[in-house]
Amino acid sequence: MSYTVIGSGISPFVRKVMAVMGEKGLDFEHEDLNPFAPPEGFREVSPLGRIPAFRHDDLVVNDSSVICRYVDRLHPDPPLYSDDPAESARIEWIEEFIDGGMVPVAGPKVFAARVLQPMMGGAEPDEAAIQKVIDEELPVFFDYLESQLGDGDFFVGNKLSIADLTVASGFVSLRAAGVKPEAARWPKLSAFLERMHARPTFVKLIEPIKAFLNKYWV
Ligand SMILES: N[C@@H](CCC(=O)N[C@@H](CS)C(=O)NCC(=O)O)C(=O)O
Repeated sequence: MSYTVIGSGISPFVRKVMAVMGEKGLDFEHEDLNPFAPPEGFREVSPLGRIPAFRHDDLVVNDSSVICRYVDRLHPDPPLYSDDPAESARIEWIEEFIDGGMVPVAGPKVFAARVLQPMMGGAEPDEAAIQKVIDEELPVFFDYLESQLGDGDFFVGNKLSIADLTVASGFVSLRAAGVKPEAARWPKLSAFLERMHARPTFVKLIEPIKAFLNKYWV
């Protein structure tokens, strides 16, 4: 039985899948791939041309959320979802809040604009435009996340779930772009990220990113 995670580890969606594999103690191959300069035949593996794709022996699975759910069904220990419908709805909503809400803003407007494009020989960062997103758009996401954290260590049911791994994965890209929620304004979110990024799974994922993208790292 072999698993391969396909896609560059600088993608928060790829990182989320790797975090799930790490938390479950599963070994996997990593096939680094840039979706913007894909190898021939990539669409056969990823019909939408996106990363991550995931190979389990002969089966290919697409989309980080589908992949994580698939892996969780195969390896339910520790469970990253819930059998309780209400709890599960909350878990998957937080996952979607990051994947479909925060990352589509933070990815292109902050991480790509400040880090990725200049590194790939593209436009120099428009710092005024980036700062405006940091000051005006990101706080709305941070406020909501702050409001959803109770007194426990995790977002839902006081145990680790895909919600926590997705939030923690998304914020690695922001840290690589020099953005970290201030503890004074977002104390719970800030403490949550400290805890999550100190987990062995995230330490391992963060190390190469920090070494490679060290210009803005916070
Ligand atoms: N909903 C997808 C989103 C994946 C996604 O948008 N990945 C980006 C990289 S961060 C990508 O492959 N972009 C290439 C493109 O859209 O052409 C998932 O969760 O896997």
